[in-house]
Amino acid sequence: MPSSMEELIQKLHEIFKEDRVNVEEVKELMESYRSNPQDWKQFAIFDTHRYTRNLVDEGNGKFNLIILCWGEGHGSSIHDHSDSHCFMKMLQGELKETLFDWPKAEGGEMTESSHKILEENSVAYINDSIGLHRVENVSHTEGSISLHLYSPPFQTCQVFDQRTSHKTEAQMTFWSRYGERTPFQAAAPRENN
Ligand code: 2CO
Ligand code: FE2
Repeated sequence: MPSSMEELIQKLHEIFKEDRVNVEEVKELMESYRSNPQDWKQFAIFDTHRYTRNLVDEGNGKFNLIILCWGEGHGSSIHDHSDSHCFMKMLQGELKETLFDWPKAEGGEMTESSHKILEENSVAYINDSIGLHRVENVSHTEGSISLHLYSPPFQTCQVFDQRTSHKTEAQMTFWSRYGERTPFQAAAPRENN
């Protein structure tokens, strides 16, 4: 059982040396780490307007490990995960995850297939064959922090308009990298939130 996030990252590096990803193994490992703010507070940089994506580790090119900070009421668009695995571990607070089916045709409204509340230390998993999701911090009083592992890493995803099912490509950007705020980029393309 990893006793720190650093140890968790080390174990993830070992697991991802293999070419095949064992979803249950990764999920169990991430679940077994008990969130300790001392381990990750340097990466947890919030913005007042939207959720932030903070790069923690590039997993030798095999995965990206990212800390997402969700202010009160912040949420993502409905989106896919570009054919990657997505593991999401709650480090602090709670998030609501709503699942959607892939739209069959453009024009109609997208319907929820299910939703759940992700509690501290739990791990959720999604990929494109499971469906699409929206993630939200529905709390009015507390921020939420989650640790995401994407394998293989990806730079763009598709976002969907719930009313029309219309999809557009979105850039995945980092608010910080290795604890350092990312320099301002002019004319930043559309982001996933
Ligand atoms: N996939 C979204 C992102 O990386 C967060 S929702 O959880 O997967 O911005
Ligand atoms: Fe997601």
